[in-house]
Parts: sequence; structure tokens; C-alpha cells
Amino acid sequence: MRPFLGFVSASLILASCAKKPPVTQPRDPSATRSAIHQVIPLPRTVEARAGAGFTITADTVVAVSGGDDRGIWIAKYLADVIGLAAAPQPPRVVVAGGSIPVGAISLELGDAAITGAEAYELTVASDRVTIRANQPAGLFYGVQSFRQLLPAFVEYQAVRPDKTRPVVAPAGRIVDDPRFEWRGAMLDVSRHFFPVDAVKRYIDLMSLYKLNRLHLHLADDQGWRIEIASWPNLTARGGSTQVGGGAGGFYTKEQYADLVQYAADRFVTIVPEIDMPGHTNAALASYAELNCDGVARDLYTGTQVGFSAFCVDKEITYTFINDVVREIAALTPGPWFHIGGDEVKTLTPEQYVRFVERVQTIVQSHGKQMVGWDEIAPARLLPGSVVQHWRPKTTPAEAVAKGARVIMSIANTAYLDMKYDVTTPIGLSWAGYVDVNTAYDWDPATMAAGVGESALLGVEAPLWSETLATIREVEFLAFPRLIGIAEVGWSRAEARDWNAFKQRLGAHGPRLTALGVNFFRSPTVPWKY
Ligand code: TNX
Repeated sequence: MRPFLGFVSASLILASCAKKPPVTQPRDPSATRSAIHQVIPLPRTVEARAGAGFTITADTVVAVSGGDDRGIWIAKYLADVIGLAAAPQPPRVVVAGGSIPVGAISLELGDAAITGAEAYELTVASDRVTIRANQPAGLFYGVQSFRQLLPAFVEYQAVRPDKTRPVVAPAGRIVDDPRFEWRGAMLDVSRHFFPVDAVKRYIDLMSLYKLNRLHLHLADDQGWRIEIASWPNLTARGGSTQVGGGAGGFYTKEQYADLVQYAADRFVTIVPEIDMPGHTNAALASYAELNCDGVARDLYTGTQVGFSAFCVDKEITYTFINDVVREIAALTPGPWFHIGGDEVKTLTPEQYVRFVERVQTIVQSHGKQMVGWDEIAPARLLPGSVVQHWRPKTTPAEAVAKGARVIMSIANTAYLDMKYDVTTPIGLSWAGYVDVNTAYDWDPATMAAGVGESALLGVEAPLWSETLATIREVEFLAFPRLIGIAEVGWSRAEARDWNAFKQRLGAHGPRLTALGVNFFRSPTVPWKY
């Protein structure tokens, strides 16, 4: 009821200013007002308030206070998001000394009532927007929620053709924090290689929905994708092709470091994965000595799995792994190193477990915590090690009993490379079809026996790239399902509901379109245009 009364009073205010040109009146005020109820992921509390919202004009500034360099960076990020939507130049960023200018969008670090490293409070009134958080990550997420209150046309990079529509955020207040600390996406850059700019775009889209981990699957049978100075053939040969025989590619150390920084600026931690002991044909093709028979393998451009494995009883294998982990760890400020460990079909269980335990020691010796696919559960896991659960019908409960924490990525709910339905032209279907509803409507705490809330680090949506050659194809499978998974990771299970989510998701259609995202317009979602 309040929003409706608010709309009436806003109209009266506009009517009383009748001398002003009518161009400041939104064409569809109800749509603007409802934006606060369409934020994704669903915030902890949302309150629409009566009265006019906040209008961005040529005089609007973004003010930072209590902030450090990160606060200023976030303020500039917001100014860039608003861009030219309301004026011939983006809003000015000012560092507020004591007083915050009237009409400012004010980013305030410290003194937030809601605690938590990623928590924030957002208040929109007609004379001011206040985003308050105790940590920079919270400010950034407050900015992402505020962004979603603005009209979708703000997202266009170009100067907008219709300058008669004001840029208004509806009045209200959001107080918010996440359910899980790990809200991830995984991108397989091995089966097909994706250049730095494509990965940056993925990071941009992830951060709009408050995802905070990007797991990069950097090595598999078809390609080795990161420069290792001590073993240069890994990229020279192992990075030279991909599925289908294309040119492949790899990240230089500088490019990887640039990606890490780009992600960190957006509060996304990169989790590098070198899959081993299986899924290693690219390395086995690059160095003969890593094979038990001393013969280098041919490069591989097909899509079979399970045929390759390191020679786990040879010492050079561990010299190699130590060099690789050391070089990647040195470029990776995040605390995790993912060792893969999936689908090993050519080793005995004893060989496999011995290998995982030894590699775990190497990973920890370089200051990182080991993450592995759920096959690692039988190994002796050290404190801090993490299991990524992907196989339907199994449970990593034995790892939980040993103190490990779990990331939920079950293939028949969270795999973005599964087709939506029988008509989807790309993707796989070995785990079944995963429509938007299936990707959204699950609770991580009830998916595997013996893995409850306290055992969960969070959720992650992997995207394997056997069938994906371009970022357009990546987007088609990731969106909108990744948005659903983002909400699974952020929002309380009891507050989530598919029927409500699909309405909110539908309202994001124009925003995704403005961003140029090649998303699947699932017929199960009532898309707005
Ligand atoms: C299984 S999930 C794999 C990958 C494939 C994927 C395709 C996992 C740990 N291993 O090697 O790319 O299926 O969906």
C-alpha cells in the first residue's frame, strides 16, 4: 500500500511544479518504483518507501567518506556504470571531508549496523543515496544493488538516444548480507581457450550478481593455458590446440596477473585449477619424461575423458607439480589452489590416494589450501582442504567427517554446460537437462546426506567448454542460469521461491539486453522487453 500512496504523492509534487517541463516525469513510474523488489540476488530485507525517488542529474556527485583507495575505486566504478545516462559526463567523484554534499550518492565505510565482510545498507531518498558498509566488499555490493534500481538503459555503453527519461532510483531501504562466503563460477578455458577480454566480461557479469569466486580450469587433456617459466613446452606445445583442432592459446604470466587484479578489484577471487593426475594429456604431450613409458603423447582435440594420467610413481612428476604450483601460487593472492582430481580411470585407488595426499602437502607448502573434485574425499585431508561436490547420487560425507568443507556443484543442478532442454543447440546432456527452474530451485544444505549448512563453504556453477567456442556461446549457457545460482548462494533458502524469482528475473531482461548479453530467453520466464 505504501508504494501506491507514495506514487500519488510523487505525482502531486510533480503537478505542483507544473512550470517545469514535463520531461522529468517517468513514463512508467510503477515500473521504476517496483525496481526495488526486483533486485537479484534477493536481499535479506527490502523496504519500499513513499515519496519521490532519487534522480541522477548533471549535478549528482558520488561522495566517498571513511574510505581508502578501495572506496575511491568503488566510487569511480559506480560513476562509470552511470556513465552518460544523465549528463554529458559521468558523475564526479569527491572525497567527502566532514560534510557530504546534498544530492550526493554517498559511499560510507564504517559504522554499519549490519556486520559481516560483505554486508551493506542502502538507503534511497529524494535528496540522497547512502550506501554504508563496514568493509569495501559491502560497499561494492551496495553499489551493485543500487545499479539494479536504475533504469536498464543506464547499462548501454552508447549515449542514450532518448534523453527525456530521467534516471531515477525508487525510494527505499535494503539491508543485506550473503548466506554463503563462496559464490562461484567456473570457466573451462582448456577445452576451448577464451582470451583475457572474454574472461573479464564474464567477471563483469558475475559481479553484477554478487558472485565472488572465479575458478579457472587452466589445464586438461586438450590444452595447457598458463605460462610456466620452468616448463616452457607446456604452453609452446600443450597450449597450441583445443577441441576440434583450433589454435588454442594461453595466458602469459602478465595476462594472468592482470586477470587476477581485474577480478580482485571487483571482489572476485581467482581459484586456479591444474587438473591432475588425470586430464593431463596436454602436459604428457609437452614432456616425454612425465609419461611412465618416457614417450610423449600426441596432442588431443577430442572430447573423451579418463584416458590420461601422470606417472604417479616417478619422482620427476612431483618436481614438475612443485614447480607448477609454486609459479601459479606466486601469481595468485587468493588462498586456494585447485588440483582437480576427477575421473581418473587408469590408476589403482591406492595410487590415487597417495598422489592426492602428496600433492596436498605440496600445495600447502606454497601457502595454499587444496581444493579438489569430490573423488579426493577418501584421501587424508588436512585442515583447510575443500571438496567440490559434482557427482549426483554420491556424497562427500566422509570428507566432512574429516573436517573438510564442501562447495556444491552437482552436475544435474549446477552445471551450466548441460542443455536447457532437448532443443538447446549447444552443450551436453549426460547429467540430464538443466532448465532455469532446476538451476534455481534447490537448497545446498539438503543436497547430499551428511553435508549440512555448517559443512558448506558455498556453491559454484561450472561451465565446461567442450561445445563452446565463443564468448557468445558461453553467455548463452551461463545466462540466465548463473543468475539463479547467484541467488542460491546469496539469499536465504526460506525466502526463495521460483515463482517470485522468475518474475524478478523477467524484469532483468532489458538490463541483460542493454548489456549485450546473449542470454537464453527461456519460455519458463516472463521476460520484460
Ligand atoms: C565431467 S565435472 C568432467 C569434465 C567434463 C564435464 C562435462 C568433472 C569434475 N569432470 O571433465 O568436462 O563432465 O560436463
